[in-house]
Amino acid sequence: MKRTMIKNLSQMKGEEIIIKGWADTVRAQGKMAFFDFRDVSGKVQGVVFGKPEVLEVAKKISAEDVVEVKGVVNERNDKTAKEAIEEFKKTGVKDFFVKDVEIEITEIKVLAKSEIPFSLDEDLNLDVYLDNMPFTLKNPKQSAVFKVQAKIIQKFREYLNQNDFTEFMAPKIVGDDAEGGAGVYEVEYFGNKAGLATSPQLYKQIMVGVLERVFTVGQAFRAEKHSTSRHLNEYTSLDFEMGFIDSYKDVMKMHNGLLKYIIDEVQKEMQTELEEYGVEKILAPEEFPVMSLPEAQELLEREFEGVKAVGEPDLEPEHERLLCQYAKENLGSDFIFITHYPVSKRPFYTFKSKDMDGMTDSFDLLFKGVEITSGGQRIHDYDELVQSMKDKGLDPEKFSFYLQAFKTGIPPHGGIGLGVERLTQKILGLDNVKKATLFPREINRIDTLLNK
Ligand code: AMO
Repeated sequence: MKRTMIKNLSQMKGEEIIIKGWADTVRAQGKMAFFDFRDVSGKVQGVVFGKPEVLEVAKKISAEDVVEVKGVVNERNDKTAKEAIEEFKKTGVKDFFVKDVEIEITEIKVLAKSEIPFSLDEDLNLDVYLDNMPFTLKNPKQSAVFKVQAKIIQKFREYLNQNDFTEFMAPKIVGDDAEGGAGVYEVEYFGNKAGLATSPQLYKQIMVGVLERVFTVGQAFRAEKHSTSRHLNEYTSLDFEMGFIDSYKDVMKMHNGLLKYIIDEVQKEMQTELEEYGVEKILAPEEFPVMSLPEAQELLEREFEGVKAVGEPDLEPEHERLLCQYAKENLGSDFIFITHYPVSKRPFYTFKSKDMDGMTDSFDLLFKGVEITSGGQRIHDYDELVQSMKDKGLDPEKFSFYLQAFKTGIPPHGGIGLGVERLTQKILGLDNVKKATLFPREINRIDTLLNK
């Protein structure tokens, strides 16, 4: 007999089936044993009653054993089942726990035994959760985060493919730092010095000269000693870069369309997972609000008492939070673009603004209180780019490979880099980016704590 996925059991009332999954919870009482079984698609209750030989096996099963269960699908008529049906009628959202049927078990086989450190339902502090990730991730509420993340990446690819972009793989071992700043992990490379890529920046720009519109999904490494709820030392960067733009506004337009698509599709296809986290409708309008940095700073001082922001070269995390609050309450958007950051605060490749002296044609996108994207137009003129490197104290010789692209015909171009963990975190309303990261690398941890 073929395996049935748990989510499909409601349509199989009265039939004999086999499911495979984990014994999620186990309760044996006298002549009966109750289970919740879980597979990737859902949870369901199973009962052993009046079958001594099955009961004998059932009593030896413990939580998280991997099992194969044969049985008959019976309708459930208890209060929980009725409530679940009502809830479904009201919201149209399917519960992960299939409550309108249960399995009358006729046979159980243990495929793998398990020994668990604590119950999956326990409330855990972040360190215990991270220390035990191969186990704690099995909690469907935790794994839902990574289903949502996978959907974001799928939709990112889908939208860009539909818009004539080509995906490419950027190298992660690099000779120089893409952002031209600090924060590179050094790698010993056959007697030479190399580094781990802080971003695919240089390669995506090179590829604009080749394919015009490109995107890439991959790890980026930042050797920064941050310990905050928004920083990781390894994150997944979603990047695109496009040629023949008239200005940074074309990049913002593409990014706006892309994010609206991702948000709309995730809200449509991941209802069950979003419901787990009580996510309210995310406001992603056709046109996200846009403000220049000086405008945003003035607004902050005008709207929020005691805030000092005007004249600062950058926004503080608290400013980003307040600007998002303002955009949600007054502009009907959970997103807001902030443009025109000063030359001193942006990397060497950033296009200098023709209208605002000392500023760049660059932007950040803020979402629910945090910066999720940086982007902008890039310098495409060879001489100007070399000068910009020198102004930042960088040696153009070290970038000679990259600079070939600017000698061999590169159109005006721009793009963005988006941190997928921050986007996932903010969609689900998680309080720490590490909760939206599979196996986070942080200052004190590579899987387990360092220097125990
Ligand atoms: P930037 O350095 O601003 O820009 O990074 C872009 C986005 O990547 C994510 N991100 C991080 N997420 C978690 N932990 C970190 N330490 C971390 N650092 C960055 C954020 C951030 O907004 N090359 C440019 C992008 C471009 O202009 O195309 C860049 O990397 O979500």
